[in-house]
Amino acid sequence: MKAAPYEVPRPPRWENAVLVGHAGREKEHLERSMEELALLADTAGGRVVGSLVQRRGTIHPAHFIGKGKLEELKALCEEKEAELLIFDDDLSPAQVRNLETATKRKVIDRSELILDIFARRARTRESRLQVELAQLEYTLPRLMGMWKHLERQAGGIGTRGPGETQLETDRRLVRDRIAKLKESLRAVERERETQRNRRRREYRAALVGYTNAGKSTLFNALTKSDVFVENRLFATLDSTTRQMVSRERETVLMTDTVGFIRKLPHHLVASFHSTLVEAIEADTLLHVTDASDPDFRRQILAVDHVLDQILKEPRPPRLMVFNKCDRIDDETATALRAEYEGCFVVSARTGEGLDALRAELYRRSHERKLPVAG
Ligand SMILES: Nc1nc2c(ncn2[C@@H]2O[C@H](COP(=O)(O)OP(=O)(O)OP(=O)(O)O)[C@@H](O)[C@H]2O)c(=O)[nH]1
Ligand SMILES: [Mg+2]
Repeated sequence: MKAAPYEVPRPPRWENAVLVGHAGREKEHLERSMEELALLADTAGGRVVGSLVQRRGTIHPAHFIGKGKLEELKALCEEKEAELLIFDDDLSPAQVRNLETATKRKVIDRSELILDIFARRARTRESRLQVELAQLEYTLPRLMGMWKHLERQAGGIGTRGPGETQLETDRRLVRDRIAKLKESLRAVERERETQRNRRRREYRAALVGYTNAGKSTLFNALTKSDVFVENRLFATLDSTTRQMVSRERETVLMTDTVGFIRKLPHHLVASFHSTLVEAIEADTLLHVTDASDPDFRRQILAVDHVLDQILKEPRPPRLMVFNKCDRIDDETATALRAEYEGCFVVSARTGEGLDALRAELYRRSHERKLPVAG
Protein backbone atom coordinates (compact mmCIF):
# COMPACT_ATOMS: atom_id res chain seq x y z
CA MET A 1 0.00 0.00 0.00
CA LYS A 2 1.24 3.47 -0.86
CA ALA A 3 1.75 5.98 1.92
CA ALA A 4 -1.16 8.28 2.65
CA PRO A 5 -0.81 11.62 0.83
CA TYR A 6 -2.20 13.27 3.90
CA GLU A 7 -0.51 12.40 7.20
CA VAL A 8 -3.04 11.89 9.95
CA PRO A 9 -1.98 14.10 12.86
CA ARG A 10 -0.98 11.63 15.54
CA PRO A 11 -0.08 12.39 19.13
CA PRO A 12 3.65 12.12 19.69
CA ARG A 13 4.89 9.28 21.84
CA TRP A 14 3.79 10.75 25.07
CA GLU A 15 5.04 10.13 28.51
CA ASN A 16 3.19 11.87 31.29
CA ALA A 17 -0.55 12.05 30.95
CA VAL A 18 -3.24 13.58 33.15
CA LEU A 19 -6.74 12.13 32.84
CA VAL A 20 -9.77 14.39 33.01
CA GLY A 21 -13.38 13.30 33.58
CA HIS A 22 -16.74 14.98 34.00
CA ALA A 23 -19.60 13.30 35.85
CA GLY A 24 -22.10 14.88 33.42
CA ARG A 25 -25.14 12.65 33.27
CA GLU A 26 -23.44 9.44 34.39
CA LYS A 27 -22.37 10.28 37.91
CA GLU A 28 -22.26 6.80 39.41
CA HIS A 29 -20.09 5.35 36.64
CA LEU A 30 -17.41 8.01 36.55
CA GLU A 31 -15.01 6.05 38.77
CA ARG A 32 -15.10 2.92 36.59
CA SER A 33 -14.90 4.92 33.41
CA MET A 34 -11.79 6.72 34.68
CA GLU A 35 -10.17 3.41 35.68
CA GLU A 36 -10.80 2.13 32.18
CA LEU A 37 -9.38 5.32 30.68
CA ALA A 38 -6.21 4.74 32.72
CA LEU A 39 -6.01 1.22 31.27
CA LEU A 40 -6.46 2.60 27.76
CA ALA A 41 -3.73 5.19 28.36
CA ASP A 42 -1.42 2.46 29.61
CA THR A 43 -2.19 0.30 26.56
CA ALA A 44 -1.27 3.25 24.34
CA GLY A 45 2.09 3.54 26.07
CA GLY A 46 1.37 6.54 28.30
CA ARG A 47 2.20 7.03 31.97
CA VAL A 48 -0.70 8.36 34.01
CA VAL A 49 0.69 10.92 36.47
CA GLY A 50 -2.57 12.38 37.71
CA SER A 51 -6.28 12.67 37.24
CA LEU A 52 -8.94 15.25 37.82
CA VAL A 53 -12.71 14.91 37.83
CA GLN A 54 -15.52 17.39 37.90
CA ARG A 55 -18.41 15.93 39.85
CA ARG A 56 -20.93 18.74 39.71
CA GLY A 57 -22.25 21.20 37.19
CA THR A 58 -22.93 21.03 33.50
CA ILE A 59 -20.44 20.60 30.67
CA HIS A 60 -18.84 23.94 29.84
CA PRO A 61 -19.28 24.70 26.13
CA ALA A 62 -15.88 26.36 25.72
CA HIS A 63 -13.61 24.32 28.00
CA PHE A 64 -15.69 21.21 28.82
CA ILE A 65 -14.82 21.70 32.51
CA GLY A 66 -15.66 24.78 34.61
CA LYS A 67 -13.39 27.79 35.20
CA GLY A 68 -12.30 26.70 38.69
CA LYS A 69 -11.48 23.18 37.48
CA LEU A 70 -9.51 24.59 34.57
CA GLU A 71 -7.27 26.50 36.98
CA GLU A 72 -6.87 23.34 39.07
CA LEU A 73 -5.95 21.44 35.92
CA LYS A 74 -3.27 23.97 34.96
CA ALA A 75 -1.71 23.72 38.41
CA LEU A 76 -1.80 19.91 38.28
CA CYS A 77 -0.07 19.93 34.86
CA GLU A 78 2.73 22.07 36.27
CA GLU A 79 3.13 20.00 39.39
CA LYS A 80 3.16 16.62 37.58
CA GLU A 81 5.03 17.84 34.50
CA ALA A 82 2.25 16.50 32.31
CA GLU A 83 2.66 16.62 28.52
CA LEU A 84 -0.71 15.30 27.54
CA LEU A 85 -4.31 15.65 28.74
CA ILE A 86 -6.73 12.83 28.02
CA PHE A 87 -10.45 13.57 28.38
CA ASP A 88 -12.84 10.71 29.07
CA ASP A 89 -15.56 12.11 26.80
CA ASP A 90 -15.58 13.33 23.24
CA LEU A 91 -14.58 16.98 22.91
CA SER A 92 -15.66 19.36 20.19
CA PRO A 93 -12.90 20.71 17.92
CA ALA A 94 -13.36 24.13 19.56
CA GLN A 95 -13.00 22.65 23.05
CA VAL A 96 -9.74 20.95 22.07
CA ARG A 97 -8.40 24.23 20.72
CA ASN A 98 -9.46 26.24 23.76
CA LEU A 99 -8.06 23.68 26.18
CA GLU A 100 -4.75 23.47 24.32
CA THR A 101 -4.43 27.24 24.36
CA ALA A 102 -5.32 27.48 28.04
CA THR A 103 -3.10 24.64 29.28
CA LYS A 104 -0.33 24.73 26.65
CA ARG A 105 -0.56 20.95 26.55
CA LYS A 106 -1.62 18.49 23.87
CA VAL A 107 -5.27 17.52 24.40
CA ILE A 108 -6.96 14.36 23.14
CA ASP A 109 -10.23 12.60 23.94
CA ARG A 110 -11.19 8.99 24.54
CA SER A 111 -12.07 8.35 20.89
CA GLU A 112 -8.70 9.59 19.72
CA LEU A 113 -6.94 7.45 22.29
CA ILE A 114 -8.83 4.35 21.17
CA LEU A 115 -8.08 5.17 17.52
CA ASP A 116 -4.41 5.51 18.41
CA ILE A 117 -4.36 2.11 20.10
CA PHE A 118 -6.04 0.54 17.09
CA ALA A 119 -3.49 2.21 14.80
CA ARG A 120 -0.60 0.82 16.83
CA ARG A 121 -2.13 -2.64 16.95
CA ALA A 122 -3.18 -2.97 13.32
CA ARG A 123 -1.00 -5.60 11.63
CA THR A 124 -2.82 -6.83 8.56
CA ARG A 125 -3.63 -4.82 5.47
CA GLU A 126 -7.32 -5.02 6.20
CA SER A 127 -7.13 -3.73 9.76
CA ARG A 128 -4.74 -0.96 8.68
CA LEU A 129 -7.18 0.19 6.00
CA GLN A 130 -10.02 0.09 8.52
CA VAL A 131 -8.16 2.07 11.17
CA GLU A 132 -6.95 4.67 8.71
CA LEU A 133 -10.49 5.15 7.43
CA ALA A 134 -11.80 5.63 10.97
CA GLN A 135 -9.00 8.08 11.77
CA LEU A 136 -9.68 10.18 8.69
CA GLU A 137 -13.43 10.19 9.30
CA TYR A 138 -12.63 11.41 12.80
CA THR A 139 -10.21 14.07 11.52
CA LEU A 140 -12.36 15.49 8.73
CA PRO A 141 -14.89 17.47 10.81
CA ARG A 142 -12.01 18.68 12.95
CA LEU A 143 -10.24 20.07 9.91
CA MET A 144 -13.46 21.89 9.06
CA GLY A 145 -13.53 23.32 12.55
CA MET A 146 -9.97 24.54 12.19
CA TRP A 147 -10.82 26.14 8.89
CA LYS A 148 -13.85 28.00 10.26
CA HIS A 149 -11.68 29.35 13.01
CA LEU A 150 -9.14 30.74 10.53
CA GLU A 151 -11.91 32.17 8.41
CA ARG A 152 -13.18 34.13 11.40
CA GLN A 153 -9.72 35.43 12.11
CA ALA A 154 -9.23 36.56 8.54
CA GLY A 155 -12.40 38.63 8.57
CA GLY A 156 -14.76 39.44 5.71
CA ILE A 157 -12.61 40.84 2.95
CA GLY A 158 -9.85 38.79 1.39
CA THR A 159 -10.75 35.56 3.20
CA ARG A 160 -9.17 33.54 0.42
CA GLY A 161 -5.89 33.68 2.28
CA PRO A 162 -3.13 31.10 2.04
CA GLY A 163 -4.32 29.41 5.24
CA GLU A 164 -7.71 28.71 3.85
CA THR A 165 -6.37 27.41 0.56
CA GLN A 166 -4.09 24.98 2.37
CA LEU A 167 -6.93 23.70 4.50
CA GLU A 168 -9.21 23.38 1.50
CA THR A 169 -6.51 21.25 -0.10
CA ASP A 170 -6.18 19.18 3.04
CA ARG A 171 -9.89 18.60 3.15
CA ARG A 172 -9.95 17.49 -0.45
CA LEU A 173 -6.99 15.16 0.09
CA VAL A 174 -8.67 13.64 3.12
CA ARG A 175 -11.92 13.15 1.19
CA ASP A 176 -10.08 11.54 -1.75
CA ARG A 177 -8.21 9.25 0.56
CA ILE A 178 -11.44 8.26 2.34
CA ALA A 179 -12.99 7.36 -1.02
CA LYS A 180 -9.93 5.25 -1.95
CA LEU A 181 -9.92 3.45 1.39
CA LYS A 182 -13.62 2.65 1.08
CA GLU A 183 -13.00 1.24 -2.39
CA SER A 184 -10.12 -0.97 -1.14
CA LEU A 185 -12.24 -2.19 1.75
CA ARG A 186 -15.08 -3.07 -0.60
CA ALA A 187 -12.61 -5.20 -2.55
CA VAL A 188 -11.53 -6.96 0.65
CA GLU A 189 -15.17 -7.56 1.53
CA ARG A 190 -15.81 -9.11 -1.88
CA GLU A 191 -12.87 -11.48 -1.34
CA ARG A 192 -14.23 -12.47 2.04
CA GLU A 193 -17.68 -12.91 0.58
CA THR A 194 -16.40 -15.60 -1.80
CA GLN A 195 -14.65 -17.29 1.10
CA ARG A 196 -17.82 -17.13 3.18
CA ASN A 197 -19.96 -18.60 0.42
CA ARG A 198 -17.72 -21.63 0.44
CA ARG A 199 -18.24 -21.98 4.17
CA ARG A 200 -21.94 -21.33 4.23
CA ARG A 201 -22.85 -24.98 4.58
CA GLU A 202 -20.97 -25.26 7.82
CA TYR A 203 -22.29 -24.24 11.20
CA ARG A 204 -20.69 -20.96 12.25
CA ALA A 205 -20.25 -19.53 15.74
CA ALA A 206 -18.61 -16.20 16.59
CA LEU A 207 -17.12 -14.93 19.83
CA VAL A 208 -18.10 -11.37 20.66
CA GLY A 209 -17.66 -9.41 23.87
CA TYR A 210 -15.97 -6.69 25.84
CA THR A 211 -12.24 -6.22 25.32
CA ASN A 212 -10.14 -8.41 27.63
CA ALA A 213 -13.10 -10.73 28.44
CA GLY A 214 -10.99 -13.69 27.30
CA LYS A 215 -12.43 -14.29 23.81
CA SER A 216 -9.08 -15.23 22.24
CA THR A 217 -8.15 -17.45 25.18
CA LEU A 218 -11.49 -19.21 24.82
CA PHE A 219 -11.02 -19.44 21.05
CA ASN A 220 -7.63 -21.08 21.57
CA ALA A 221 -9.00 -23.48 24.15
CA LEU A 222 -11.94 -24.49 21.99
CA THR A 223 -10.04 -24.83 18.72
CA LYS A 224 -6.58 -25.66 20.09
CA SER A 225 -4.98 -22.68 18.34
CA ASP A 226 -2.54 -20.05 19.48
CA VAL A 227 -4.07 -16.67 18.73
CA PHE A 228 -2.38 -13.71 20.43
CA VAL A 229 -3.60 -13.18 24.01
CA GLU A 230 -2.63 -10.28 26.23
CA ASN A 231 -3.81 -8.69 29.46
CA ARG A 232 -4.23 -5.37 27.71
CA LEU A 233 -7.05 -3.84 25.72
CA PHE A 234 -7.66 -4.64 22.05
CA ALA A 235 -5.18 -7.47 21.68
CA THR A 236 -7.21 -8.73 18.74
CA LEU A 237 -8.11 -6.61 15.72
CA ASP A 238 -8.50 -9.22 13.02
CA SER A 239 -11.02 -12.00 12.81
CA THR A 240 -9.62 -15.51 12.86
CA THR A 241 -11.65 -18.58 11.93
CA ARG A 242 -10.88 -22.20 12.78
CA GLN A 243 -12.77 -25.42 12.62
CA MET A 244 -13.76 -27.47 15.67
CA VAL A 245 -14.43 -31.14 15.03
CA SER A 246 -16.13 -33.53 17.46
CA ARG A 247 -15.41 -37.25 17.81
CA GLU A 248 -18.60 -37.85 15.86
CA ARG A 249 -17.19 -35.66 13.05
CA GLU A 250 -19.62 -32.87 13.85
CA THR A 251 -18.08 -29.53 12.83
CA VAL A 252 -18.36 -25.93 13.98
CA LEU A 253 -16.53 -22.98 12.41
CA MET A 254 -15.47 -20.69 15.24
CA THR A 255 -14.50 -17.02 14.74
CA ASP A 256 -12.63 -14.77 17.16
CA THR A 257 -13.27 -11.03 16.75
CA VAL A 258 -12.19 -7.59 17.89
CA GLY A 259 -13.38 -6.60 21.39
CA PHE A 260 -15.82 -3.83 22.18
CA ILE A 261 -15.64 -1.07 24.78
CA ARG A 262 -17.85 1.68 26.17
CA LYS A 263 -17.95 4.78 24.00
CA LEU A 264 -16.34 2.95 21.07
CA PRO A 265 -15.94 5.61 18.37
CA HIS A 266 -18.74 4.98 15.89
CA HIS A 267 -16.34 5.50 12.97
CA LEU A 268 -14.43 2.47 14.18
CA VAL A 269 -17.56 0.35 14.36
CA ALA A 270 -18.48 1.41 10.84
CA SER A 271 -15.05 0.88 9.33
CA PHE A 272 -14.57 -2.51 11.00
CA HIS A 273 -17.56 -3.80 9.10
CA SER A 274 -15.60 -6.26 6.97
CA THR A 275 -14.04 -7.76 10.10
CA LEU A 276 -17.32 -7.89 11.96
CA VAL A 277 -19.29 -9.35 9.07
CA GLU A 278 -17.97 -12.73 10.21
CA ALA A 279 -19.78 -12.26 13.49
CA ILE A 280 -22.85 -10.66 11.98
CA GLU A 281 -23.48 -13.65 9.74
CA ALA A 282 -22.83 -16.38 12.31
CA ASP A 283 -25.43 -18.99 13.19
CA THR A 284 -24.79 -18.39 16.88
CA LEU A 285 -23.10 -15.56 18.76
CA LEU A 286 -21.21 -16.44 21.91
CA HIS A 287 -21.32 -13.33 24.06
CA VAL A 288 -18.24 -13.69 26.29
CA THR A 289 -18.18 -11.78 29.58
CA ASP A 290 -15.53 -11.58 32.28
CA ALA A 291 -17.57 -12.83 35.26
CA SER A 292 -14.86 -11.70 37.68
CA ASP A 293 -15.15 -8.04 36.66
CA PRO A 294 -17.35 -6.13 39.14
CA ASP A 295 -18.55 -4.01 36.24
CA PHE A 296 -19.57 -6.90 33.98
CA ARG A 297 -23.25 -5.87 33.75
CA ARG A 298 -22.41 -2.53 32.20
CA GLN A 299 -19.97 -4.27 29.88
CA ILE A 300 -22.78 -6.54 28.69
CA LEU A 301 -24.88 -3.46 27.97
CA ALA A 302 -22.03 -1.80 26.09
CA VAL A 303 -21.56 -4.92 23.93
CA ASP A 304 -25.31 -5.10 23.27
CA HIS A 305 -25.21 -1.47 22.26
CA VAL A 306 -22.50 -2.09 19.63
CA LEU A 307 -24.28 -5.23 18.42
CA ASP A 308 -27.47 -3.21 17.99
CA GLN A 309 -25.56 -0.96 15.59
CA ILE A 310 -24.24 -3.78 13.41
CA LEU A 311 -26.76 -6.62 13.52
CA LYS A 312 -29.47 -6.91 10.94
CA GLU A 313 -32.79 -8.70 11.45
CA PRO A 314 -33.21 -11.58 11.90
CA ARG A 315 -30.53 -11.66 14.57
CA PRO A 316 -28.46 -14.74 15.21
CA PRO A 317 -29.32 -16.46 18.49
CA ARG A 318 -27.01 -15.55 21.34
CA LEU A 319 -25.45 -17.68 24.06
CA MET A 320 -24.16 -15.96 27.18
CA VAL A 321 -20.74 -17.27 28.24
CA PHE A 322 -19.38 -16.15 31.60
CA ASN A 323 -15.63 -16.62 31.51
CA LYS A 324 -12.88 -16.53 34.20
CA CYS A 325 -15.02 -18.58 36.60
CA ASP A 326 -11.77 -19.64 38.26
CA ARG A 327 -11.84 -16.17 39.80
CA ILE A 328 -15.37 -16.22 41.23
CA ASP A 329 -16.85 -18.30 44.09
CA ASP A 330 -19.51 -20.99 43.72
CA GLU A 331 -22.31 -18.80 45.02
CA THR A 332 -21.62 -16.12 42.41
CA ALA A 333 -21.61 -18.79 39.69
CA THR A 334 -24.94 -20.17 40.92
CA ALA A 335 -26.43 -16.68 41.01
CA LEU A 336 -25.26 -16.07 37.43
CA ARG A 337 -26.90 -19.29 36.23
CA ALA A 338 -30.15 -18.25 37.86
CA GLU A 339 -30.03 -14.71 36.47
CA TYR A 340 -28.99 -15.61 32.92
CA GLU A 341 -30.99 -18.68 32.02
CA GLY A 342 -29.17 -21.08 29.73
CA CYS A 343 -25.82 -19.35 30.18
CA PHE A 344 -22.47 -21.14 30.35
CA VAL A 345 -20.08 -20.50 33.19
CA VAL A 346 -16.57 -21.44 32.07
CA SER A 347 -12.87 -20.85 32.51
CA ALA A 348 -10.89 -20.69 29.31
CA ARG A 349 -7.79 -20.91 31.49
CA THR A 350 -8.57 -24.07 33.49
CA GLY A 351 -10.92 -25.63 30.94
CA GLU A 352 -13.81 -25.79 33.39
CA GLY A 353 -17.20 -25.85 31.68
CA LEU A 354 -15.76 -26.07 28.17
CA ASP A 355 -17.03 -29.59 27.48
CA ALA A 356 -20.61 -28.49 28.08
CA LEU A 357 -20.16 -25.50 25.78
CA ARG A 358 -18.60 -27.63 23.04
CA ALA A 359 -21.40 -30.18 23.33
CA GLU A 360 -24.02 -27.45 22.96
CA LEU A 361 -22.33 -26.11 19.82
CA TYR A 362 -22.05 -29.56 18.23
CA ARG A 363 -25.69 -30.22 19.14
CA ARG A 364 -26.77 -27.03 17.37
CA SER A 365 -24.60 -27.84 14.38
CA HIS A 366 -26.14 -31.31 14.16
CA GLU A 367 -29.67 -29.95 14.56
CA ARG A 368 -29.29 -27.58 11.66
CA LYS A 369 -28.38 -30.42 9.34
CA LEU A 370 -31.59 -32.31 10.11
CA PRO A 371 -34.28 -31.87 7.48
CA VAL A 372 -36.98 -29.48 8.57
CA ALA A 373 -40.17 -31.39 9.39
CA GLY A 374 -43.38 -30.69 7.47
N1 LIG B 1 -8.14 -16.08 35.34
C1 LIG B 1 -8.47 -16.17 34.06
N2 LIG B 1 -7.92 -15.35 33.16
C2 LIG B 1 -8.29 -15.45 31.86
C3 LIG B 1 -9.25 -16.43 31.44
N3 LIG B 1 -9.44 -16.28 30.11
C4 LIG B 1 -8.61 -15.26 29.72
N4 LIG B 1 -7.91 -14.78 30.77
C5 LIG B 1 -6.91 -13.68 30.73
O1 LIG B 1 -7.58 -12.48 30.36
C6 LIG B 1 -6.71 -11.66 29.57
C7 LIG B 1 -7.35 -11.27 28.26
O2 LIG B 1 -7.51 -12.43 27.47
P1 LIG B 1 -7.75 -12.37 25.90
O3 LIG B 1 -8.09 -13.77 25.48
O4 LIG B 1 -6.64 -11.67 25.20
O5 LIG B 1 -9.06 -11.45 25.86
P2 LIG B 1 -9.87 -10.92 24.58
O6 LIG B 1 -11.31 -10.92 24.96
O7 LIG B 1 -9.50 -11.72 23.38
O8 LIG B 1 -9.34 -9.44 24.50
P3 LIG B 1 -9.26 -8.44 23.21
O9 LIG B 1 -8.71 -9.20 22.05
O10 LIG B 1 -8.38 -7.37 23.70
O11 LIG B 1 -10.67 -7.97 23.00
C8 LIG B 1 -5.42 -12.47 29.41
O12 LIG B 1 -4.49 -12.04 30.37
C9 LIG B 1 -5.87 -13.89 29.66
O13 LIG B 1 -4.81 -14.71 30.13
C10 LIG B 1 -9.82 -17.29 32.42
O14 LIG B 1 -10.67 -18.16 32.18
N5 LIG B 1 -9.39 -17.11 33.71
MG1 LIG C 1 -8.67 -11.13 21.63
